[in-house]
Amino acid sequence: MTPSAGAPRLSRATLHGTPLPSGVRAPAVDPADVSVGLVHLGLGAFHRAHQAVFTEDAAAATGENRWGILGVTQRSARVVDQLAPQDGLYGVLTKGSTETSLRLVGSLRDVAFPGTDTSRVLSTIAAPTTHVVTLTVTEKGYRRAADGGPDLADPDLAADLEALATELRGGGTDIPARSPLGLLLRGLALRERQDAGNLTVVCCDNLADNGAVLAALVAATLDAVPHGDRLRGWVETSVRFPGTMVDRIVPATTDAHRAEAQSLLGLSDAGLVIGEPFTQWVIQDTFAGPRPAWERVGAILTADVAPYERAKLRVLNASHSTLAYLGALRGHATIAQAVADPTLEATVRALVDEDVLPTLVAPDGMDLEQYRDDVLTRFANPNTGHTTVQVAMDGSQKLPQRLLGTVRDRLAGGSVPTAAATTVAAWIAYVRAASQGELEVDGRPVTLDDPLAPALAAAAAGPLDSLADRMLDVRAVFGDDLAGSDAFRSAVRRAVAELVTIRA
Ligand code: CS2
Repeated sequence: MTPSAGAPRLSRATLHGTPLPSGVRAPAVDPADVSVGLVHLGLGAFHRAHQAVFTEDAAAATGENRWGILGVTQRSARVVDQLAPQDGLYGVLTKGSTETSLRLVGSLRDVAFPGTDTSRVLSTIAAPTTHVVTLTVTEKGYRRAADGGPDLADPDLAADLEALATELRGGGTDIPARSPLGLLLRGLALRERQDAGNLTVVCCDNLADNGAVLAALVAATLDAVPHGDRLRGWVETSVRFPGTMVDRIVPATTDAHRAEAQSLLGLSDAGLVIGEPFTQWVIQDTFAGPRPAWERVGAILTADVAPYERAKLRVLNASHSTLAYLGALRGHATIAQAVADPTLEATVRALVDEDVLPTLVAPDGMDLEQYRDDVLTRFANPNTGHTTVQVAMDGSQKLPQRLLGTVRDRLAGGSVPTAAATTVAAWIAYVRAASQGELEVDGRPVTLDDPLAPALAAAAAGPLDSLADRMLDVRAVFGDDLAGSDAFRSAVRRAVAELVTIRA
């Protein structure tokens, strides 16, 4: 949105010129006082409501001024246009079930768009003062092929690898990067060439085993680059990829949120993000060099992040997707409305209790049944306005990460995951309805928002009695193993048939 004409725009100047209304928390650091030590790829709302807040709090707790962030957008310059005129300042509007609060964040020292600023991003990744690169580029941003390796046929990644090959032959760094992985690899290449020292790359996306997955993806991609072996060797010795579990519900910001924040602050804020009160960050404690003292401000640094990450993906994210698909099919606009529907709440509890919990090992000190209940309470928060359609997007990328691991573990243990099959069926029914123009939520038609939309729509079209089979044959989602499992196929067929009853 364009900031409203009535109120001045948030910036260092307007902020310093006016006393802050009580109840609004001032930035803990002034962006002008910090230098960049961290580059973030994927400057969406989630980063601004999560890692940027932890990083600001850590800087404030330690007094260190070397952890300013260079935030790099992915697909467009829109976020740069929102934040650059505000000197990187923005608000986080926290919406609890009963209270709302606003804080301003000052940890974004600089913002960049690869379309015009690639050289600057690469040289910042390669600067000796930069020690950490974090990423939130969503599941699809990694451009992985069905086998989990790099999708070398992806035109953006292919263009980036050509640019990288040019750079490795001594060419310039000014070709605009088109994919996050390409940007990262080219930044690593420049860092190696400039001998700028070790680096830690922290994947903050909802991928199972995200650190190891990104490390393997980087290595496999370099295998495909002519003369990439030297860089690959350097990455192996000098770069660490800790795994992480990130958690905060951050719905899309609406004009109503901006208006609410403006009435609290008295300034307009085009970079505003909103979030629930809960926030959590668990990080594997393997860094190649210095990092912000995130553990001083609530992050958990641990040797083994996997139990946390698995519990979060399989309990929270899988339940979220279940509520999103079934909720949208039943006409619920928000996750809060969906979880208040007793049929859907029971469906989610069955998923967690019957199929998910038997596959999990509780992280230290965590009671998984309590965790399930806490997650459902968070979903029930009526004030975030998180929509079912937002969570439903990109199902082909999300389900393998948050649900199909559960399915595989249950099958390997000799059980048929019937509850998880219901979630798969819900996705299938959603894909069919959305791709055939048969879905309306809140009076608005819903279309299928997914990078595999054409293939999914083709599989979803056709007779209902073979719908489950056609969808399970989409190997990019289910792999050969699940497509070939008779037990799973029968369970999904049954669940698709039963869904007609759930929808009614
Ligand atoms: C959600 C997540 O949109 C989605 O797929 O399940 O973004 C979820 O809100 C976060 O992972 C919560 O930490």
